[in-house]
Amino acid sequence: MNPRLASIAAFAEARKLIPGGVNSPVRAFRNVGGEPFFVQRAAGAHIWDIDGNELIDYVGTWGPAILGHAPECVIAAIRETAGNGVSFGIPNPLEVEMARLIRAWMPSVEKVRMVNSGTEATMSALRLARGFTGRDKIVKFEGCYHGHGDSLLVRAGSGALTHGEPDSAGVPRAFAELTLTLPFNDVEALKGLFAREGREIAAVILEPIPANAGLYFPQPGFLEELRALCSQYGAVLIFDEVMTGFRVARGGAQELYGIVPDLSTMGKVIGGGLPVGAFGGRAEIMDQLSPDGPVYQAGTLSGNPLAMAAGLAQLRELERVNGWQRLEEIGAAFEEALGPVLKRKAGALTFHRVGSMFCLFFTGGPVLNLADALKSDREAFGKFFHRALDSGVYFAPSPFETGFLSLAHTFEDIETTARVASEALG
Ligand code: KE4
Repeated sequence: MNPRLASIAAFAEARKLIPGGVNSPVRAFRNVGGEPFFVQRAAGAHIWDIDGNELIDYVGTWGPAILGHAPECVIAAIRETAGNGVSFGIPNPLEVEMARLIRAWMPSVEKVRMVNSGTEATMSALRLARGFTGRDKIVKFEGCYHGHGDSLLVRAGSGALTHGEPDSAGVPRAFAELTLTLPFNDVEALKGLFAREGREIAAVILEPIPANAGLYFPQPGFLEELRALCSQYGAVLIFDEVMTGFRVARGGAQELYGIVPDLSTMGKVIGGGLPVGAFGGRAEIMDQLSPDGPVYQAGTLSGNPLAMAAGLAQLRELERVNGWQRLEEIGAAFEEALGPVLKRKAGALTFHRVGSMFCLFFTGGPVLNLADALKSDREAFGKFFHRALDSGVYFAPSPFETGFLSLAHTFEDIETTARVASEALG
């Protein structure tokens, strides 16, 4: 590996101009120490930094790069579309094509509105649920991250957790007090809250497979109980599928677990790497949105042709190659390749995987919720992360994130990664 001299200089310059030198906190390496590298280019499962180092990438721009970076079908779609104009602010056929595809693949989504980020999607879905029910309280789960909307930066995961700010400054107490938080997978706590306040709850929002405090899973019966309680008390059930949507299955986690939410939020994969989010669900709820209904929501670039074309190209390619089966095969091969080191380190490590999403907790487990995830040895993770990076493998720079495989990861990449991980774990 070349010394990262150019990245060091670039980061020094960036820090003078951009808060923390980054446009999103998790990129700052604060949870693993050291300084971030700067990327020069990316292709397939590999990235190159500005010092000429080539890395196998398991972050995949935090999820969107499900085909790998710069897939030809997406680049071609962007090139072709850009020639006709990059933004109109006028209805365009591509928006309708995207809405039709989302509804076909995720049937709970009877109507959908495009936005420009996952944060916008969850923020808008909450306002819609509050407008539809006339209630103010919302419920989220500790460690789940739904973007940086004020109501949701309460006991949040991802960067908020990484930087020890699960309750961000700047969020008015009056907002935070309307956000009730529960431990994930705790059915008794859920039942108790609904028994006490169910008629005041506008919505429950969750990552059906939490992936922002590391990756862990709903225990049998948890999602079913949540669905039943929301139906019983008239609360809107919102599945935040920004990360899991169109990745863990064609129809997302709701297809995997057979649960029908009232609203779903989406992002990442549906934009092919361009800024996109979406929220959708039951038509009777969605029809409360302006201009038909009283709940206002808007966006200059929402449904812009470039993002629609890129997302459609990526999603259609996924379907063309039966990507979800191939992602499972690649994920299984990855897990098998790590098998020996996981066995050698049993008791100190817990490996979780669903399809192409994975996480290595530096704790013996089990990991069922945030409290378990927080038992991870951050120092040991930081050492692992940097040893792997110095050997050409880039994992997410935080123990509270999830790794992503793509269709571009080869078995050679996987073998290399297993060797590097084994050496990095000592
Ligand atoms: P964005 O606003 O970052 O597009 O999406 C917010 C969001 C919403 N819901 C879920 C389940 C998410 O995972 C995210 C964003 N994910 C993080 C990675 N864990 C984005 C990375 C970052 O913040 O830079």
